Amino acid sequence: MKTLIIIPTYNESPNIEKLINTIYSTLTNKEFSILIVDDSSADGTYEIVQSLKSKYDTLLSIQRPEKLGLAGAYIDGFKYGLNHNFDAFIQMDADFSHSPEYLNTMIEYLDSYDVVIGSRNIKGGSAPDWSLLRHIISKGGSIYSKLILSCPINDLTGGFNGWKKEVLEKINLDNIISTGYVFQIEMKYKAYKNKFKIKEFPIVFPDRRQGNSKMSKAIFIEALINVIRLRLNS
Ligand SMILES: Nc1nc2c(ncn2[C@@H]2O[C@H](COP(=O)(O)OP(=O)(O)OP(=O)(O)O)[C@@H](O)[C@H]2O)c(=O)[nH]1
Ligand SMILES: [Mg+2]
Repeated sequence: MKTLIIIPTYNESPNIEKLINTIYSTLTNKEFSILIVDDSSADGTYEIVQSLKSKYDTLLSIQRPEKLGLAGAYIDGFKYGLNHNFDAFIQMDADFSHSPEYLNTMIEYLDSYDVVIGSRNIKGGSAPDWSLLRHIISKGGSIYSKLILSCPINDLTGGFNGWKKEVLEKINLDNIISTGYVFQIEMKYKAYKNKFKIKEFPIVFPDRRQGNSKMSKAIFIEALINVIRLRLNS
């Protein structure tokens, strides 16, 4: 199964080279490519990726003209992969919160499932660096979304997920209404509604190793409202 690992980046120069090297040394399945979707980071992230291409011939990149948001970065990455005959897709962050150690397991699960979700909210999963407040916000957000959407997935907001191409084709990426963090919820909700086979497996999710967080109160409040929009639109 030809797999595309999509990594959106915005100012990830302290992480990106190490992450790419670690993925190439960790993955036992060699039928994969990495696609970096960079939004013209000012810190040289894209240039670092370009310099690594002589070392890895399956390292791919898209550069977008400005910071256009995570959801669009993933959609552009998925569309690129669908147009280039990839069979499966894994989305992950560049900041080591999503450990490359799990990639082999995810690719194996994609043999028998349509969607694979790295979950912090099931037995064995955790976010050990989080403050009590962040736990309350995250768990509250997950329970809220599960209830509003009547959807049994325990980690709806997480961004470390795998998708078979059939799921992306069925969901229709042009019909995704969410921007920002609700994008992750919408994708999973639509996969569930379309009765795809979903596997949640536990991940330990540490805080980003280096660089700056882009999470804000405004993003969180926007998310709460957009979950209701999603429910009303389905
Ligand atoms: N291409 C692109 N990538 C983005 C954008 N915003 C964030 N990213 C990347 O998306 C991934 C997730 O963003 P993070 O800032 O780590 O968000 P988070 O994990 O919710 O929050 P922290 O880990 O606390 O910073 C990282 O690889 C970012 O570099 C964007 O607008 N465009
Ligand atoms: Mg992060």
